[in-house]
Amino acid sequence: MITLSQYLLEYERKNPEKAGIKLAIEDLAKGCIRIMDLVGRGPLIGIHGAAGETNVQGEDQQKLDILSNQVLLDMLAWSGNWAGLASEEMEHIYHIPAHYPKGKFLCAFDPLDGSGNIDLNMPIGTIFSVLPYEGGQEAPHNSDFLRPGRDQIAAGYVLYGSSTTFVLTLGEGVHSFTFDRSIGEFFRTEKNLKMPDSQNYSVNASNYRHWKAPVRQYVDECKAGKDGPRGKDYNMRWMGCMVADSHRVLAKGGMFMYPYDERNPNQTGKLRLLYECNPMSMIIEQAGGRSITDKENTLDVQPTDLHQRVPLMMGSKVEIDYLEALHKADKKTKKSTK
Ligand code: AFP
Repeated sequence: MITLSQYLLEYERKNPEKAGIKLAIEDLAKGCIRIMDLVGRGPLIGIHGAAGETNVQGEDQQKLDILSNQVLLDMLAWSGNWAGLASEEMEHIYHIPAHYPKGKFLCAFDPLDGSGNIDLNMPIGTIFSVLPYEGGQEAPHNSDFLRPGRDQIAAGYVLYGSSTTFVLTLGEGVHSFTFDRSIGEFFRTEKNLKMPDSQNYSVNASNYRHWKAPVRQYVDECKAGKDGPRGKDYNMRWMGCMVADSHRVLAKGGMFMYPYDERNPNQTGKLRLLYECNPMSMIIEQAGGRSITDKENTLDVQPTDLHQRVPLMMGSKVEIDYLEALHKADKKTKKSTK
């Protein structure tokens, strides 16, 4: 079994043009080990509960949201591997302090996804997206982060569950590493993960009445199981943490979605494009799956805002192809009835 560092070293030897990525990913891994430690201590050190503040998206912040954000900022700022950082918890990008050198990468992250699960001892995670930066020692702007997900050179997440799992893609497959607490290192426990096709779906079904017709039809057909047009029984799970729900879909196959919701017509979706949808979509595509919004492949969306939200449907190819076909058919019907 090789360690995360050995894997990264081998990758850099094969891809000399990507030099520097090893140290950059190791920064993220070290930051996540610290977050894992805080998550594990939780109420013992008084860090459960609300912080009494809201983030830029108007969401209540938990104490651990703020702490995890600070851990990643501290870990990534000093190393000289990063040119700029963006986080779910900060309205604007974070500039690397002038007394530290700047590196070749930008990182957008959600430091603690699923924070509603923190106090319940349920799964939570960290998600990150790595983009190249060509501006040298010039400070980056918000616009440097507004690149389609296809431009990502690395993406990953860490799931703080019954064990701590680091899932990573550098664009050459998806690899999964498990943290060995007795040794203090991540070891690769799965290589070149490929998603199977399966009948799992993951969605917050309480929003059913607010969805568009094709999404409602898809879920109706899943619920109809063997007796419906899909001719097979489906199973459903929802943990309320994108990292955990997507991890299940990655491992077992099926489909995860957070679709457009008509309650809030000005908000195109719930999940954030740059640090939630793009990294997860790169992982899902690298594992043989697909990811779409209700209009295009998620990784092709041209971002317009750091905290932009999009509807997201991702998972096994067969399920996403079907959902896409339902959306196309709906569009056609609407056009012909105009
Ligand atoms: P929090 O980090 O604020 O708990 O949000 C988690 C999340 O963005 C994503 O991880 C989940 O898939 C989704 O929200 C859960 O949303 P519901 O509240 O609709 O279950």
